Amino acid sequence: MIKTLKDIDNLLEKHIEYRKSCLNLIASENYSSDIVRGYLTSDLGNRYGCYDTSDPSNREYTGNKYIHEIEMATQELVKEVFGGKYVDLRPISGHMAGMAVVLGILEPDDLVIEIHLKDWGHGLVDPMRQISHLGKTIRVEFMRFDENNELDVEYLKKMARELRPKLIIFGGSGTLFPEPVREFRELADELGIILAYDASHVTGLIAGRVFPNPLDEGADILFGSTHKSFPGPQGGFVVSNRKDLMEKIGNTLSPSLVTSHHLNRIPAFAASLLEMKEFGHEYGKQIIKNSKALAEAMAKRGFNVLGAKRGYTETHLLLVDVGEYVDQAPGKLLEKAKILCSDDFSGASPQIRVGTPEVTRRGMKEVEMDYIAELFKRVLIDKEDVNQVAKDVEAFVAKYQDLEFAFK
Ligand code: DSN
Repeated sequence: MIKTLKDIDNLLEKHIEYRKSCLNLIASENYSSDIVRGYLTSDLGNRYGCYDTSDPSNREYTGNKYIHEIEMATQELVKEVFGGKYVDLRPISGHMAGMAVVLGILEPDDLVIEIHLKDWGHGLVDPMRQISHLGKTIRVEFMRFDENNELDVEYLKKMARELRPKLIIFGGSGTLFPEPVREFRELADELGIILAYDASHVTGLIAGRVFPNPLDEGADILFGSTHKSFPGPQGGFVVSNRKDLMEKIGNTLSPSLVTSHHLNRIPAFAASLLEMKEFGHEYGKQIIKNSKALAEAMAKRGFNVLGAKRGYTETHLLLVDVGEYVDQAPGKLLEKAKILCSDDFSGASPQIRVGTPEVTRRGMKEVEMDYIAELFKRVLIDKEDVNQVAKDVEAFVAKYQDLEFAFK
């Protein structure tokens, strides 16, 4: 119960101490630097910055003189880091960025092809269809993946030819390898398909130039969030070289989906863009080294790590089928050992998704990945007492409370 400020402080302090004592391997989270966090408390958090998509200088509210300047300058930084001629920073999340893309571009009865949740898709279009009238107007089909989470490219091409989707959305929340966007450009031109890339998970890798930029590969639109492998504040954005699409997306964002676009995110995002310009490449390289090292260390201990024949992963995450050791999704069990990661049991066998962004920012390298693999083995294979493992996790993470690849 909250009666005084002290009650809030106590709860927050408990949260902070708890998270400090856990090993965070959630691929969709990261730890922003104190500098980036500091900008979130700026005056912009209490202001409105709504604007006219065709003329951002035409702001609905007064008092926006410097807000406009900050937002436009941040757009320029995004163009520098991600490429693309047009940027929209108004989505307050990657999910909302995707909704604006889908709702802005589609006409009733148009078909979208995306990745199903069971294949570690983002669950963008299919869940939108739970709003009953969208269920009647948007059709969705799903790409096909094999047991190694590898996309069936030929099947997708066949689907595109037969079903004539308006939009194909690449990118998911379990991306192990770059998708074949370039291979689809010609077909997309022939069939009039718009290619979008949901980069939510890999924005940090793209910014660090260790993952192909989908816009360079031929995607019409890149959208995503700013807080997963990209260590910024929570939020979303859209980038494209196509003015026509950006106008449709912008006009859907505002006024339909967003009025206040939570402006305090903007200077915080700008600071994290500067941080990534300076440290992003080294950070990205270490993330991938860590993911590969962790995958190998887990495979060596008997785990079925997906993607073995392609070297397990080229991103910030790995996927592990743990069906041989548990008969339910093991996320809650792992949390008892203070190991945080995502799990999924919507397919045939339970899987865990293990992400390396935050541990990389905390300064862990390949040798620490080996220790982490051992922790997973102790819980899932050896079935050791989770309380004992938790004690060891606490002692381990206590040594990694600093932040690397960050402004100090
Ligand atoms: N899609 C969810 C995840 O990857 O964890 C959240 O964005």
